[in-house]
Amino acid sequence: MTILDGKKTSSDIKDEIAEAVKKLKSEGKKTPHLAAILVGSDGASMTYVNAKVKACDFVGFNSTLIDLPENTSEETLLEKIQKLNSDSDIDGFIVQLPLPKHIDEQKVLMAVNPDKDVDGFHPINVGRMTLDLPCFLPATPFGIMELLERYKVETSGANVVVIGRSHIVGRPMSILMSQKRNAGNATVTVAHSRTKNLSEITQKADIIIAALGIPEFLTAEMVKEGVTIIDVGITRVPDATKPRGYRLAGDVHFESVSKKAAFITPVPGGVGPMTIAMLLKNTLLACQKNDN
Ligand code: BQF
Repeated sequence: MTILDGKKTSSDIKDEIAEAVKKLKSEGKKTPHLAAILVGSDGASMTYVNAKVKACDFVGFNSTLIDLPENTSEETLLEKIQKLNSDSDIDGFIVQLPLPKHIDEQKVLMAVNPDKDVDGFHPINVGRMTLDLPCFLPATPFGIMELLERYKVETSGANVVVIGRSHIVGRPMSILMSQKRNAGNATVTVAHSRTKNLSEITQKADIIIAALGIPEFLTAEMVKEGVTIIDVGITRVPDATKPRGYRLAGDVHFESVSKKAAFITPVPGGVGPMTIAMLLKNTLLACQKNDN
């Protein structure tokens, strides 16, 4: 069994990005600049945004964090987005999800200039992705593709089962892995909450992407010997023995499934750190496209 080490791989990628930034700076070019908008003070969201800012510092990017109160109106948020769209120093920006319930997420994502949409959530980028055109790939799927590629997991002709159909992970993963590309050319099945006989389907899978958000859902009896497991889940589960009062649980019962797996991502330290690294990668690409 080989651990797909997202912490190590993301660290390698951040080193590569830091090198590229050094080169840009030495050539007198612009320093990449990422902005993030956070609405409200959800604990997990604050952790994620802070991790993104810290990663920017590490690779030598400039970063701007726009912190808005929970009761921010949709109109005010859209104004902030317009400001970032027209600020030529900002190469890319993200709106941290989830947003408060009174704000229309789709409307907000559609307000982001697609050329600065380093999360790849704008319908233009989603459309470009499905048509195999150049685009910003959403960071989590991008990170998973990168992990599969760097560890040389064979995907061509493989039976891949994606569990979950979210716009952020499941849907784009199913599209990317069926495409003619690196870590692609797979035969993809999308399973979800209405799927019947899930176990029968997962038992035939060469690769399983678990992205349904139920802690330790996938167990050993659901998988075959030699399977590759990508665990996208990160749920905070109450745990009184931990200093913060919770532990992070994936969608996979790691202890049992890892005994049958050829490759498996841990939680934490698997897909999560890759998400951050690929957001930086997208920002670097956005900056290089501006080429100034
Ligand atoms: C790790 C996210 C659900 C909803 C909104 C490292 C992250 C997580 C885990 C991280 C995530 C999840 C992010 C680890 C960003 C991934 O060591 O295992 C990093 O920061 N993530 C997000 O921005 O929004 C989310 C999950």
